[in-house]
Amino acid sequence: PEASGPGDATGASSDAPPGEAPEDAPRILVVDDNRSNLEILARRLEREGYRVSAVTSGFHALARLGDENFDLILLDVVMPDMDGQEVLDRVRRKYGPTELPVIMVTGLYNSDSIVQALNAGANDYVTKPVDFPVALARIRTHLQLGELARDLAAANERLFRYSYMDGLTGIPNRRHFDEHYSREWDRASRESLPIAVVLMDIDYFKPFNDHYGHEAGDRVLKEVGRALDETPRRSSDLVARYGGEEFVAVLPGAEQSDARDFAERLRTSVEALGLEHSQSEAAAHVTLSVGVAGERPVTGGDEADDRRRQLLLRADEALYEAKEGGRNQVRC
Ligand code: GH3
Ligand code: MG
Ligand code: MG
Ligand code: MG
Repeated sequence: PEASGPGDATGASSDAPPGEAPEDAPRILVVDDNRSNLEILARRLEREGYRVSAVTSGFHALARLGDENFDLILLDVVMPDMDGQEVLDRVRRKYGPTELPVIMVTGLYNSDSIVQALNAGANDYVTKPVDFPVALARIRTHLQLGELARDLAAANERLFRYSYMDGLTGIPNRRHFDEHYSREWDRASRESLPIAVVLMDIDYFKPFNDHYGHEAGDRVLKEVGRALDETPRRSSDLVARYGGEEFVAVLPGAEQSDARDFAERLRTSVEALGLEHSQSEAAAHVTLSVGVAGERPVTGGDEADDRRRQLLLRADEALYEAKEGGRNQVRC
């Protein structure tokens, strides 16, 4: 008999205890109706450092999958009651092939069941009697692929987040605004709700850059962006950098008067930063001019594109009036 190790603790139980593998070791679910096959395989895998759960039926396998997370399944094809093929079908309804790889354990000469399993979403197969080094090599390959897929998904998610974020200020960018505005416009027209937009532009920013330097200008943009972003608003409202020293907000469901109040709070937030600006003719510190426009959309689809743009143009006209009127103010 072999020296006792963590794997020897499986005994006659159909569920092998987790053994001594570290918390972060890959978790493998082994399914085989033949108890001695199962235990030999489970024990050897545990010795390789995996966290192994061993079950003797498809039903137990599905129950385990409902309770715990696994990184890979080693699945016997021929089992009474529920065969490996059916377990595989059910697994694939819930998990993609890189999310949870499945290696089928098939009869050596049963090419039909191999083809069927691979077509049904098995990642790979090993034949009985199991050649352990081969099984191990395949397990490692699929665990690595799974890890790669997870890394890719995480990187993808990060890139996706960045693609909607302004690189300088960290607040939503123009793309984020465009998509949000378009979506909220359509919703407002479906639900007969008003919508408003707010355009903001930093006053005398060119003279600021000329006097204090471009880097100081960048710091101002960051602080202004943060002040605007931190101004309390409803969750459906979005504040974004529109480009250059211009910012924009969209307020779904807001009447023009609500939007005006919000715009006034945005203007005040920036004024309250008290960022020195000796070159401004409007104040001794950095200020914003703000234009507001609102309407009740009645169009979706193609026509909506035009109407959406027109609302922004109206906000831009109001912004122009705020500039003409002496800056550091809100106009509707
Ligand atoms: P007004 O009060 O009429 O808005 O005057 P203004 O000087 O702010 O207007 P103008 O459009 O002439 O100037 C905008 C300036 O914003 C010019 C440009 O150098 C500066 N700017 C745009 N984007 C950035 C940026 O990312 N960083 C810095 N530092 N400056 C920027
Ligand atoms: Mg079997
Ligand atoms: Mg400008
Ligand atoms: Mg400006």
